[in-house]
Amino acid sequence: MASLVPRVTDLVSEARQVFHDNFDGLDPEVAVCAPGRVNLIGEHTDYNQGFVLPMALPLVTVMVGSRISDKNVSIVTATKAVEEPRRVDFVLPKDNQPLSPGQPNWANYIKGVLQHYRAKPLPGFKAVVVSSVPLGGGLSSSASLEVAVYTFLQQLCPDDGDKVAKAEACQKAEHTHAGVPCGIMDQFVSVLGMEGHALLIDCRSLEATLVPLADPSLVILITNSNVRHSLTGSEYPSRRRQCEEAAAILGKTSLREASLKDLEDTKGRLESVTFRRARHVIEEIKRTAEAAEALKRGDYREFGRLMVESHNSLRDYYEVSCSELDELVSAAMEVDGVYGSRMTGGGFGGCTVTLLEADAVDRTIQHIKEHYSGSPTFYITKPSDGAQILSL
Ligand code: GAF
Repeated sequence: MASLVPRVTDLVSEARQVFHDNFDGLDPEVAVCAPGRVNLIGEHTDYNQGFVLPMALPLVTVMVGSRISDKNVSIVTATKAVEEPRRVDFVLPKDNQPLSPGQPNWANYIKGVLQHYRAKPLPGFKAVVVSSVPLGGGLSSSASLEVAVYTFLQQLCPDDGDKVAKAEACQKAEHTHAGVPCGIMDQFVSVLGMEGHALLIDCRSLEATLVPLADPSLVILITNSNVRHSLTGSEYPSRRRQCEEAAAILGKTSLREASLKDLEDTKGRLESVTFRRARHVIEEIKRTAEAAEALKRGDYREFGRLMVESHNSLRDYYEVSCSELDELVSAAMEVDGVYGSRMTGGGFGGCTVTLLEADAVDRTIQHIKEHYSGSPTFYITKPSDGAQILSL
């Protein structure tokens, strides 16, 4: 009943064919992939220096291509959902001049990574990208594209191999070329994800702890509301500003440094909306650390309870949920065998993530289909590896 996750080898075959068709019948010399992610808990905490607990998905962006001897770049996307044109051609600027964003929008993520790539000089290249990460679905299709591009460039012009710096360069690409002041979570897990594990990332120190998540009696179900949101809208940056304002009024460098008591003590000096935003973040950071502990000891009930608390806080205090996501969570929680469910990612549409017993999957999908007013798509997923070099 759930959507099949396309095999990486099938995506590579498709990309090879498109390369062949667009570039004089040639075969590409390099192939890489980078995953999307689902965040299990710890939402809107990364840009507040807090904890997040994402895992890399088996849904990936694949990039194949070859270096050429001049400074020309030609890229074709085989992803049908993006706007036309699906091919871009440009020349790499000389002397580190900026590579300005423009149209089509999908190419800006690539141009951003070219600009922030950490080794120079980059050669020209021809390439094809294709992705199984749904676009605008809150599963980090953009981070997976950025990290795939960076991994591809590493094959043409090796950098020092520092993985955290790689994630940071991809995050910068999103800031400068997509206009989204995102945190580090999506790019970090797309680079450093590991099969069979979620990553507890401390976004202050940028240290990550592996949390095993490979119990065969447990399933992680993603439900796409198929309502699209745009993080480039005003809501994400405005949440970020509200958090910075709250931290400044509390006299802290970030909300990571603040306690609920600090917040209560400053109540009279914060507007009620700023208070609610800060409350979500402070509690969510604590909740995420507790959830990681619960997962480590196999206490799925407690983990699920914290997921639902997180969802309610995102709905009521952070106000980034929407009726479709609330419906999906409520429907999932009505089914016997479901531990917890919550919206995942930036919000305003996209997906929910549900933790449940393996033998409850079919009835949960059925129940959600019957009770959701829209048309959901389901993915049964497992924690997967970060970016990889693939053989051709
Ligand atoms: C988006 C951002 F890109 C992340 O950095 C993170 O802030 C997330 O929204 C919310 O937790 O995915």
